[in-house]
Amino acid sequence: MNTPRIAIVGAGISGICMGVALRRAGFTDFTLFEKGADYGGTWRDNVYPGLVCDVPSRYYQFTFAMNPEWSRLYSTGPEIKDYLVGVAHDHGLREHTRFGVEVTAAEFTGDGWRVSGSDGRVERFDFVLCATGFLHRPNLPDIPGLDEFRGTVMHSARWRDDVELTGKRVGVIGTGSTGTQLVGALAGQVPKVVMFQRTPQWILPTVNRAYTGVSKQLYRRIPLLGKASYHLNRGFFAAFSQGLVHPGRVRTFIQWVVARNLRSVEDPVLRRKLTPDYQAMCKRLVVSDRFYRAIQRPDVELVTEGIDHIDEHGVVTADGVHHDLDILLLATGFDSHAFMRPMAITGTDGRTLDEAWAAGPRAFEGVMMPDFPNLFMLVGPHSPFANHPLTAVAEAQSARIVGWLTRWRAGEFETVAPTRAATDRYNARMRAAAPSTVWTTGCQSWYLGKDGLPELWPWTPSAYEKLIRSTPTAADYRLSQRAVTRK
Ligand code: N01
Repeated sequence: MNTPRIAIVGAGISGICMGVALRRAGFTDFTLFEKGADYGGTWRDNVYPGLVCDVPSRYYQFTFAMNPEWSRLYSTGPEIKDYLVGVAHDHGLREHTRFGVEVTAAEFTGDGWRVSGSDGRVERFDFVLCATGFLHRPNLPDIPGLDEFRGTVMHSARWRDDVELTGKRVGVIGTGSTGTQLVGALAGQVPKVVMFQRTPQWILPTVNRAYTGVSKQLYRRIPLLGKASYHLNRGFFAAFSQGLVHPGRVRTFIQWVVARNLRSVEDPVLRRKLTPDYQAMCKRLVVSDRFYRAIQRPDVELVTEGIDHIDEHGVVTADGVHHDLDILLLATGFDSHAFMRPMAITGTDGRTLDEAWAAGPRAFEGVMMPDFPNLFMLVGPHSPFANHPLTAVAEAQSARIVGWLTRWRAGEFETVAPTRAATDRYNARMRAAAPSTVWTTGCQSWYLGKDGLPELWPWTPSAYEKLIRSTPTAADYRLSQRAVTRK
């Protein structure tokens, strides 16, 4: 039987999921390249105080590794990272993983892929599977004077444990999921928190209760309970996603819930400042059990005046007010369109990824591209789904990729890539559907691409899973046949 040599780039959620899927399908010749020193991707990089996943623990996990031990309804970042490390070790990925090696380039040679690593090695693979994630390149704001600040400046994804927060006045720039979590965690722990808000956010209320010893015992003893809980959450998210992609009752209901939650802010002036002028879910919905409580504290200040510049001692807003600070936290998000970059990827006829994506990241069914044979992506363009868990997306896409690898192993083809026509049709359909989604209802967000349309799948996650788990349509692909049989 032919055995493909496979490179997986990235050992975060999707890389781990892919590695496990390969092993389960009997593929043994694969290398998992990871530039960091451990598994976990975003959950390894993000260690800021207050980091909690806003998808319930019992849903934010792999179906092949259900964990009865989750401590709370919503897990903390470190708990998820430990879970992912555990899955990687339990499924034998350690022997396949090369930590500390960044893939710098991958070039299709006509006889597979030539993959270059930061360790100087250049190797040949039959397939390259990119599991590089999309929220990893920090967006650093271009604010005049940022370099002059004498205190500490940290982006949320580059947290430094050696920085002492105790007794410090802390500024937080940004009001997304990260900024709200930081403010919720720091309020009351430091003498002063100043949140700089450019745009307010709608906040979905929740309660993060702990699982009792008894309930964990039950989940341990009755695995069916874990499965039931997973599917219950899946049903809830499926209903929620209807509101994302169609106007209607779900959207109206969520709007009502967040507006009601906002009423918990007692001071009308503060409430007005926190009131968005766009629909709920247009930006990624923030889920929090503590932000509104935190922002109403006397030691927390919300600044809505624009930032003019930063000087040695703090932030100066457009009204001339100087906000004295010791630490400045940049919760300013990520370059979400940087998929796979800065890797230099070159497909057939010398076509580079930057050329192919000059107008923005485009793929076929989220996982493949024309001119880049035998290259697959996990959680690639248009496959993130707002608040939907990436564990589920990665599982469905891994199954599709394993399907292709199995066909290669059976000798059905040498290389596969989608046709340009199929890719164009697929992207045109998505663009046509985009206007009915909530993401185009009049706000700025990291979801939007250069053309102002969301780079997200514009239908429900279950519709995507159905598509990606179906048998590929032969006419959508160009297959080349094997010239010689490999050993
Ligand atoms: O980043 P964001 P995030 N001056 O892009 C502001 C995931 N995540 O790190 O809205 C002033 O949402 C910007 O302002 P505006 C999740 O997918 C998940 O919070 O553009 N402000 C905005 O307020 C999430 O969506 C969890 O006007 C500036 C903020 O910075 C994604 O990560 C937890 C600015 C950026 O918000 C990103 O979230 C945390 C400037 N120059 C994150 N530039 C979970 O719970 C930017 N901003 C799973």
